[in-house]
Amino acid sequence: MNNSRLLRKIYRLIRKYDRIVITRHIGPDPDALGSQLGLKEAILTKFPNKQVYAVGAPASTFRYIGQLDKFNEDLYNNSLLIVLDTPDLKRVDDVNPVKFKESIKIDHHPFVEKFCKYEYIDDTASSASQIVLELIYKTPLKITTEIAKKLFVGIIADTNRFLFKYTTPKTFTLVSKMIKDTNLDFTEEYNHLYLKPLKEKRFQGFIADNMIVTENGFGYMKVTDEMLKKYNVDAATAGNMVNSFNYINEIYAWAIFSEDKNIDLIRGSIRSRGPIINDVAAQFGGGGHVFASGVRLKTDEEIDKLVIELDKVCKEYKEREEN
Ligand SMILES: [Mn+2]
Repeated sequence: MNNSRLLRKIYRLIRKYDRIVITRHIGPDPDALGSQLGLKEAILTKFPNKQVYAVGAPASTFRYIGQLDKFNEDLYNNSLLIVLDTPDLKRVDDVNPVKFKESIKIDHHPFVEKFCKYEYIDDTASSASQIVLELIYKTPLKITTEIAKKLFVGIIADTNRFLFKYTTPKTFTLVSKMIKDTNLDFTEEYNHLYLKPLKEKRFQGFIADNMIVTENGFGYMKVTDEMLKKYNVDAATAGNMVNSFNYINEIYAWAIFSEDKNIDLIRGSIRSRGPIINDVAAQFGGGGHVFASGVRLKTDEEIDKLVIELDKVCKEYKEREEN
């Protein structure tokens, strides 16, 4: 089925079911939540009598995007499941997709595995929120300012304000149309995403000061629980800081490894402005996009092994660039 037909098929499934459960990946980011809550709102705007549940663990930092609903086992019966922004089964939050009679995946990550009956995957889309916006415009669903706010936050978070490569003319066309149609005061939305407490800026300075940079252009920092405590930030915050280290002459790819005592794992966030890093991340049980990947590791030795591999792809990249 081609993509436009599949979007219309998704619409017909939404229309058919009185009860719809929408989830996304664990550890939600603004795109996961924005696409999830934006789609919920879009369905309810068109079909006010349907029951729509946006489920999964909440993330307090992103409360402004909207409220989540509680999942209960009854919802497995006679509900349609929609999974957003999640390429693999193990990262689906709160529900088991297999237990639903019909399920839909809508995702922009490179394909990992099939776990829904219908799968709409567009890895050229900047974000899941962009695909939801496209779904709205290609079907009888409607856009409102409330929906636009959620989708805009998802799109600018995943593209870093249209900075990343998977920002395409289509992204601009859809967003431009959305802003025109809803009068969205989009600059207002930046405050939610970019206003930060001073302690985080200080911590960012600490990372910039202490990051190890190899001669091949790989930069990394091991953030210990002690460092997190000293600056009073959590492991997830430290991981998200990885986006601040783009556009540095001496660095082609970089990573932040932060110790998370709560889950007794090390969260690794890896970014690149050239070398392909998701293959390397996959070797260590992680995954993600070509230039933005993540891993969860258990030991310091694993970090060191991963650093060696990432340094290698930087070396190869550097050599190609120089020739
Ligand atoms: Mn996403």
